[in-house]
Amino acid sequence: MFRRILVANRGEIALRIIRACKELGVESVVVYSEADEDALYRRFADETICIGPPPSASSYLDIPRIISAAEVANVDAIHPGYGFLSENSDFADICRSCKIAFIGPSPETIAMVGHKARAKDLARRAEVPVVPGSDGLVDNDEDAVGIAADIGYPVMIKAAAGGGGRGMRIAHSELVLKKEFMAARTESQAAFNDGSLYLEKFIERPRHVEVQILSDHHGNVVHLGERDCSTQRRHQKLIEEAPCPVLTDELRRKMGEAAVRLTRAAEYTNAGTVEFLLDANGDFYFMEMNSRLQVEHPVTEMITGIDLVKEQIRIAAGEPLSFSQEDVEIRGHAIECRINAEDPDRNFRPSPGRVGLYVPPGGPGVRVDSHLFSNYMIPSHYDSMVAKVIVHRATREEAIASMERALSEFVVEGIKTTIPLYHRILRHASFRAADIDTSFVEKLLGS
Ligand code: MV4
Repeated sequence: MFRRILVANRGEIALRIIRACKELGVESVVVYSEADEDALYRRFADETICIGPPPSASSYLDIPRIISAAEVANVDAIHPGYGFLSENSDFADICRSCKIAFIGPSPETIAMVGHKARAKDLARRAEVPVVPGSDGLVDNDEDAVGIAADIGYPVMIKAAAGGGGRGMRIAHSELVLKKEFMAARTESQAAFNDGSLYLEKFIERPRHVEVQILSDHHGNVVHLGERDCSTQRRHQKLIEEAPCPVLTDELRRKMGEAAVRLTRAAEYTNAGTVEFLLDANGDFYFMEMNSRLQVEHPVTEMITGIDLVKEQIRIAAGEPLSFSQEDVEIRGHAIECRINAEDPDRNFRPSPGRVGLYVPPGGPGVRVDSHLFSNYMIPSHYDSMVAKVIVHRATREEAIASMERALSEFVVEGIKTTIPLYHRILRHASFRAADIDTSFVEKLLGS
């Protein structure tokens, strides 16, 4: 096992990683920017190192500063958390050159799964279902029109270098496709410095379902079931739940096995997530693979009893997984609500500032992952997510009731939060019936 780990992140996830280190008997070192001087995670770490001014570009995203901190602190590994440098293959490569273990997949794997078109190609070869579309990149609008005639309209134009909903366009006809194709190329070239495009059949009103996998350096790969993340707004997830309320055991097994095949084909190690679109017919299609720990990992932890961060660290230290697929049991239902410091009445405008009274909810099956405390000053420089409320109960109905109860107890004075929006969603008949797709929240908000 490692002796000392550097946490290259901030906020709730830095706390989460420190907690895992403590339970493993590993020392933790955290980096922080000048804006995070009073952060809670600094108190819980064994050592803290200031790496620069508030802007992420000169602190949490600055590779030389973070590597210098790692060298000074003499750590054997770096945990990148999510966001920031977590999916940066250059960073993982530099860690390797410096003989520091990167807690995540190899730089080669990060680069491969991070390229949408290459990842889709890999999925095809691993016999993982993919959305019908172009076999690789599309060179010009004429070819695009030919492919669209084969697969049928509507079609979606996607940027190979895009992701997270960026660089996508829908075309319902040949005329629109021709026009949008050229516009997509220009936009993608400008945004990603890469104009490569590909074409897919447009899947209407899909659910977003993702499978958690763990893979060690000894050839063991397991999946830990799925999460349904359909409750999102503008590609920002709001509520995640596990298991997906509409999957049959048969579909769950098929999706899990597909995720494991892709993991093996990518020679992927550590924790990862394979995202699928699930359509109304129950057909699922590979979307992308995320090579990081995800924000919503707690719902999987709750239903499996597996500590994903501890497993990530053990895997990176070369330990074999201590359980097999047959040992993974899904118990009950977990729901997570991401609480953002934003004003839902003002188009979700960020609402940083000083927190007044802070009282997190508790009681049976309630978990709060947050770095907030009373009188804490939320810096304006970073992501607006300030807490995750996670509940775990025997059934989905009980989990929803428990979440409503927990959110009603949650006191966060001084700032605006998205808590009121969750009350609206949780009592909505469509949400309660699990009759939702990725457009549910936008329809609810009338936008
Ligand atoms: C799609 C799609 C429909 N058809 N691809 C959005 C993020 C990116 N990872 C892929 N996305 C989509 N790809 C085809 N062929 C619809 C979406 C999509 C979406 C997917 C997951 C979660 C939320 C979404 C919101 C809008 C669109």
